[in-house]
Amino acid sequence: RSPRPRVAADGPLDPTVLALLGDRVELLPWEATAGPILPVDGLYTYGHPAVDAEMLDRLPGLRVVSNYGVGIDHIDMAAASARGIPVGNTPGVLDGATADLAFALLLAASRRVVEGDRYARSPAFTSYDPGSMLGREVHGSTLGIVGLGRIGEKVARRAIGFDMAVCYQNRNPRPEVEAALGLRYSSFEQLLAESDFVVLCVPLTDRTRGLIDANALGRMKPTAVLVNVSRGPVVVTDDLLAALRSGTIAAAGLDVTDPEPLPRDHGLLAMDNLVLTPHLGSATDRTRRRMAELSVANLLAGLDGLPLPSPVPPTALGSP
Ligand code: 8YV
Repeated sequence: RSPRPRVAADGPLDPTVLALLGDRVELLPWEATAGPILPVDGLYTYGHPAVDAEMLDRLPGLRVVSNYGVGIDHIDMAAASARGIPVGNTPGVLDGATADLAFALLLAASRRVVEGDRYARSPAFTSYDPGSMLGREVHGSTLGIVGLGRIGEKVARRAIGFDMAVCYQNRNPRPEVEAALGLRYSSFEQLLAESDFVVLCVPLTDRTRGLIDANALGRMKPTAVLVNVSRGPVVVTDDLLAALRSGTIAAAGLDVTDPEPLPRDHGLLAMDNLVLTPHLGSATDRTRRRMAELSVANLLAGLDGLPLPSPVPPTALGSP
C-alpha cells in the first residue's frame, strides 16, 4: 500500500488544486473507482460523475468525498452517511460570482446584448433605428427568485440595486431575510404569474427536477424572462424550447442545460431569444481559488480523519 493516500479524481483538475495538493496524495484517474484493483482513500469530484451506493460498496477504504462546487446532486448522501463517509463541498465562496452571472444573463437576455452584438458586427447594421431591438426594462420590474438560499439571497441584493420588486419562493419562508431586504414570499404559482424575471437558484433534488415544465411556463407572463443558474434538469428542455418558439415567454438566459452541453443540432441553439453560457456561474479567478482551497482542505481533513471545514449535512438531499 502506498504511503500517500490515494485519491481518485475526475478531471480536468483546477491547476490551483494540483498546486495545493502537491505530493500529499497520489492522484488516480476516476477509472480507478471501477474495480477493486487499487485501494482508494478519497474521491475528488466536479459536480459529476455519480457517487452512488454501489460505488461506495466497491471502495471499502474510502474516508472522504470532496466536491469542487456546492451542488451535490451527483452524490447519494444517504448512502455516504449510512457508511460514515463525510462529504465536503464549497458553499459560501461562490455565491457572489454566481449571482453576478445570473444578473449578466438577466440583463443580456432582457436587453438583447448578445443579439445586439451580433447585429452591430453584421453588415445589416447600416444606421441607427429607434424602433429596432427594443428589450424588456429591468429597473422597476418584478423579480421572482425560486430558491432563496445563499445564492438566491445575493441575487435579491443585486435586484434591489436595480430598483426591482422582489418576491421569492423557498421550501421554508425566511422572515428575517424578507424583513431585512424587503422581499415578499409568494406561492410558486403566484411568483410565476407576477414576475417579469424568474431566476432559478434551487439545488437539483427529486422535488425540483422538472419544476419548470410546460405548465409552469404557461403560468408566466408572455413578456417574462427565465434565468437558470442552478442545474439543467430543473427545467424541462423541450418545454422551454416550445415556450421560446411560441412566445409563451419572451426570453431565457441559461448557464446550465439538460443535457449539458446541448447536442450541436438542438433547437435551442437556433433561438435568438436565448442567451447561453457554458456553466460559468463560479468561473472567476478569485472564486475558483477559494473553491480550490476549500475543496482541498475538505479532502485533506477527511483523509486525516479530522472534521471537514465545510461538510455537507448528512441529511442533505443528494440523489444521483
Ligand atoms: C462548479 C457548480 O463550476 O458549485 C456548483 O455546484 O455548479 C459550479 O460552481 C461545478 O461544480 C464544477 O463542475
